[in-house]
Amino acid sequence: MQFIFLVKKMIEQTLVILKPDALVRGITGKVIDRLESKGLKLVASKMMMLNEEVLKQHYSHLVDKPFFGGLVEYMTSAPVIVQVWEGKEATSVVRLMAGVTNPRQAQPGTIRGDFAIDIPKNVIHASENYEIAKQEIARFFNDSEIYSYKRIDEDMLYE
Ligand code: IDP
Ligand code: MG
Repeated sequence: MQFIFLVKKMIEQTLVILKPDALVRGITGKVIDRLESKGLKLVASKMMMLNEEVLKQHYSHLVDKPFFGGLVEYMTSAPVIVQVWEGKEATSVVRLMAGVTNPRQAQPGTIRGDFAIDIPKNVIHASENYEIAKQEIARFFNDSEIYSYKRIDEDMLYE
């Protein structure tokens, strides 16, 4: 029983934003395919236009940076798709799959490493850690917008 509890505890939810370049370039499906193939479960998804107000919260650590204006311009240039992905240690798994911030330094095989070349246009946002993920999910979703279901391959994916 205790073991099952520990495994369940490692099942996390994390926030992903498919950024405007992903939509404008028509590569949202490729990104979603990678996350699904990894075994992560999509439990919430919606399309929206971001605005400066929400970006000042979401990127509060960057508000004073000289590039913040350009970041807002980019992030409001087209709609985004905001999603919650669930899985074992999902936050660190999705961060690894996204790759580092600067896509030229991101490893091949990562989303940014394979699909992007210049900041800020790096295709995907992924929550930095578990605590931040919880805050970011609450910023964009009500509890009723986050779904619970079983993937058909769940028993095979997990030990
Ligand atoms: P992260 O997205 O890898 O977590 P952060 O430092 O949190 O990186 O920055 C958020 C986003 O702001 C980046 O993904 C990128 O789009 C943009 N950004 C970060 N640093 C720069 C920069 O030096 N110039 C332009 N845009 C940047
Ligand atoms: Mg960040």
